[in-house]
Amino acid sequence: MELQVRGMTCDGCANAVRRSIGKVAPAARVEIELASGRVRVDGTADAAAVARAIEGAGFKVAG
Ligand SMILES: [Cu+2]
Repeated sequence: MELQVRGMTCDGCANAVRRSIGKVAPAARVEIELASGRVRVDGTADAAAVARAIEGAGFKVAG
């Protein structure tokens, strides 16, 4: 799945997003493009749970 995440401004933010996804989808491969806010999650992951986890870390998931 691909998500648009707002609010990431540095590698620390990207790592926080990565960690939050890891809590709900530990086996998923995560790719984060900091500049565009694009987050790709490959593997079996519940999209709603991933979005909730990211928002729980303080970021906004668009769409
Ligand atoms: Cu940051």
